[in-house]
Amino acid sequence: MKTRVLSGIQPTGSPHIGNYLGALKNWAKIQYDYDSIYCIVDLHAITTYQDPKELRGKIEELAAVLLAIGIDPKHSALVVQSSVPEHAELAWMLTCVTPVGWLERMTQYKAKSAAQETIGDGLLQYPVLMAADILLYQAGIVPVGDDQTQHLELARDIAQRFNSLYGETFVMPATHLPSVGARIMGLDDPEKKMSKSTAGAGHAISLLDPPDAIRKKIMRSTTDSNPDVDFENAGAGVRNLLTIFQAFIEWPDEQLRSHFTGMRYGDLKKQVAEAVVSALAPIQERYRQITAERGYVAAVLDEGARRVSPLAKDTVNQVKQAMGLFTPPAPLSK
Ligand code: ATP
Ligand code: LTN
Repeated sequence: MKTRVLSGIQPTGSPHIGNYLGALKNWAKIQYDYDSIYCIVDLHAITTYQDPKELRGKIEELAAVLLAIGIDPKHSALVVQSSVPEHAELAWMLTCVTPVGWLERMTQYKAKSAAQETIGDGLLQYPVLMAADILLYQAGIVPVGDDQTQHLELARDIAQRFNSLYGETFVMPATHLPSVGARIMGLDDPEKKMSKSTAGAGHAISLLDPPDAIRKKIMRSTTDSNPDVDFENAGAGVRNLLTIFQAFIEWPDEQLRSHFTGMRYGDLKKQVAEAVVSALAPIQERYRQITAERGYVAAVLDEGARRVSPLAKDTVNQVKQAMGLFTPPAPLSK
């Protein structure tokens, strides 16, 4: 049996080049070698308030973007998390084996809760639901960006604790990071991770941004007071631009270094902008084709849920049995 891959992305806004370089590019790349399930995690999105009038549309838009970046529904199941109720069901069972102290230590929880007036319990439970997404399908590999490594360690801790309390039930999931681009920083503030839900016109490059918007954002991005590229003394903004270039163009370190050393920042920015514009052009073209075909995205999502549902039911049944919960008797064979 092929190892299973699972990952997720929140429908919280327009997916950006950080999502793409940190995670989505790998999703598309490894789908042919593994049995892959990719989730649009709407139940995670509502851990911070989402406008109900917009959320539905964002889910479909994100699904179309995932198809446009190369997720192939013949090879991968594309699933909306809330359409498979076992995600939430397993999350409850895992909540019961998770010490609160583990959750309070999560850096994402600390950062997101600091920005809220009242902290919803969902924000604390967020990584338990993420562990449920992964363990529900017995995934062995989870391709994500660097910001999710702590959540994945927690998922393994939860799995281990469950296994030792109730017997071997879950596969241990491994974190899969890209070698370049695991953490893309905001263009306006290179000390902060690029994020869908951070406001500011110059912060992120959306995968659907028109070429001129991309050029403008990169030309205005924050650098430092040096005049030109010096790899030893480059500030965070310049390092971020070099990383974006390298992650799209896939040059080895030496080639990057010899090409850019001594280049003035204005020229560096122009070259980075053109690399991004030409890498996104085919994605945007496919997005236009996909969204022009009425009903296609909804059909892909339906099929995804239909494919994974028996796997989810099977794991939840095993977990119920392991915990001694009530499981309906198997139908009598004729
Ligand atoms: P939000 O702002 O709503 O928290 P986000 O932009 O952080 O959203 P997620 O939906 O949480 O994005 O993440 C989807 C995937 O993209 C994850 O695997 C995550 O690690 C990765 N990712 C997110 N931001 C970056 C980034 N700046 N650089 C690299 N990878 C990233
Ligand atoms: N928390 C993740 C999104 C996510 C996820 C998952 C990633 C939800 N469930 C399962 C990998 C596997 C984030 O990127 N913020």
